[in-house]
Amino acid sequence: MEYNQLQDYVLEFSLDNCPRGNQGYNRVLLQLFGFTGHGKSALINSLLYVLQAGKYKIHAKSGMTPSGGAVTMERRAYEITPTITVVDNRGLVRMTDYEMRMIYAQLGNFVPLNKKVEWRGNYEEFMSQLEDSELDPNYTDFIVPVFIYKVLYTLPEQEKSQMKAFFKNCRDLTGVFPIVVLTYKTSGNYFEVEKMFKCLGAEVVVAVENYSEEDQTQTQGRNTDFLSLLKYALDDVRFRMVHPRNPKEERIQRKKFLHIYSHNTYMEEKSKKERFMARKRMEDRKRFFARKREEAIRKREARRREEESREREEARRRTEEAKRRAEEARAIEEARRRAEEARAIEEARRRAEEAMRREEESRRAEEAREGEEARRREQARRREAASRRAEEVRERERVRMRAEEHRRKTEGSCFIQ
Ligand SMILES: Nc1nc2c(ncn2[C@@H]2O[C@H](COP(=O)(O)OP(=O)(O)OP(=O)(O)O)[C@@H](O)[C@H]2O)c(=O)[nH]1
Ligand SMILES: [Mg+2]
Repeated sequence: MEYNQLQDYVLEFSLDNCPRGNQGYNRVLLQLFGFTGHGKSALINSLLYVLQAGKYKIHAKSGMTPSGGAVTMERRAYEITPTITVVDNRGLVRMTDYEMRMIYAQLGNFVPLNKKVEWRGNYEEFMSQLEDSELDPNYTDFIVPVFIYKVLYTLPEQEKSQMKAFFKNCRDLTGVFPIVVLTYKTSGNYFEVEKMFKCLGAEVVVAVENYSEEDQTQTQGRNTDFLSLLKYALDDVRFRMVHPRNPKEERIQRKKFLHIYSHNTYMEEKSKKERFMARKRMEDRKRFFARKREEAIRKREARRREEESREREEARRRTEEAKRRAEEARAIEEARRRAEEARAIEEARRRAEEAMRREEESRRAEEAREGEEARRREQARRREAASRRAEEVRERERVRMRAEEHRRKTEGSCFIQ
C-alpha cells in the first residue's frame, strides 16, 4: 500500500464500515503499556505528528525524571483520528503481581481516565476499585493492547516467562495478542529484540523511531512505520469485527477475567505468604534448635576451656611450686655452700692465724734463742774481753814486773860498780 493510501486508510477507518457495522463499539482504543521510560507518551506525540499535518507538538508529557520514576501517572486518552483513541497508561516499574493486576485493570478499561493511577497492593481495595468502575461502565471501546518496549533495554531472563504469561493474559482479556512496538529503532539491534518477542508469542512487532522536540525531521519511511502500526491494529479490529460481538458481554468477560486473575494472584500471594510464614516458622524453629545446640556446644566448649584452663592453672601452679621448691633448695644449697665457704674461709683464716701464731711463736722462740745466743755470745765476749783484759792486766803486770825486775837488776848493778 502506498504511503498516501495507508494514511487515508487510517484516517478514514470507521467501525461503521466493518462487515457487521459497529456492533455497539464507537471507538478503537489503543491501550499503550510497557515499562516506564520506554516511549509510550513519545509514541502518542509521534502518532499525532504523523497524522495531523502541522508542527511537532507535545501532547503527552514525555521525558525522564531525575529519580528514574514514571513521568505519566494519569491514564489519559488522546484522540488521534475520529475513530482511534490512544490511551497513555501508567507504566510498569517491575512486573510484580500487584502492578500486573493494575495493568490488566487499565487494559480492561476498569480504571477511570484522567485520574491518577494508584497501584493498589491490597486485594480488598483493588476489588472495591473494580466495583467503583460500575458507576460509569464503558463498553463501547474496542480495545487493542499495544506493548511499548525500548530496543536498548535487556529483558532479564527471569522476566521472559512473565512477559509470555502477560501476553497470553492480554489475549485472554482482550481477545488479541498485544502489538509490540519497539522504540529507539535506530539505536539498537531491533531484529534481535523482534525475534525475542516473536518467541514470546507476539504476532505483530513494529519498530519505530519516535519523534521528539530535538528530532522532528519527518521521512516517509519513519512515518510509514507509525501508519503501519495503526494499520495492523485496524486490520485486527476489522478481522475481529467479522464475527458477531457483544460489547456488554465482552466487558463482563473482561471483568470476570480480572476477578479470577486477581483472586488467583491473591490466593497465590496468600498461599505464598502462608508458605513463607510456614517456612519462616520452620526456619525459626530450626534456628531455635540450632541456637540451642550451639548454646549447648558453646557451654560444653566453655566448660572444656574452663577445665583446660583449670588444668593449665594447676600445671602452672605445680610448675611454680616445683620452681619455688627448686628455688628454695637452691637457696638452701647456696646458703649451705656459703656457710661451707664461710666455714672453709674461717678454717683457712683460723689455720692461717694458727700458722701465723705458730710462726710468731717460732719467730719469738727464734728471737729468744737468738737473744739467748747473742746474750751468751755477749757473755762469752764479755768473758773473753774480761779474760783478755785480765790477760792484758796480767801481761802488763808481767811486763811491769819484768820491767821492775829489770829496773831492779839495773839498779843493783849500778851499786856494785
Ligand atoms: N531516541 C529516542 N528517544 C526516545 C524514543 N522514544 C522515547 N524516547 C525518549 O525517551 C524518554 C522517555 O520517553 P517517554 O515517552 O516519556 O516514556 P514513557 O513510556 O511515557 O515513560 P513514563 O511516562 O515514565 O511511563 C523521552 O526523553 C523520549 O524523548 C525513541 O524512539 N528514540
Ligand atoms: Mg509517559
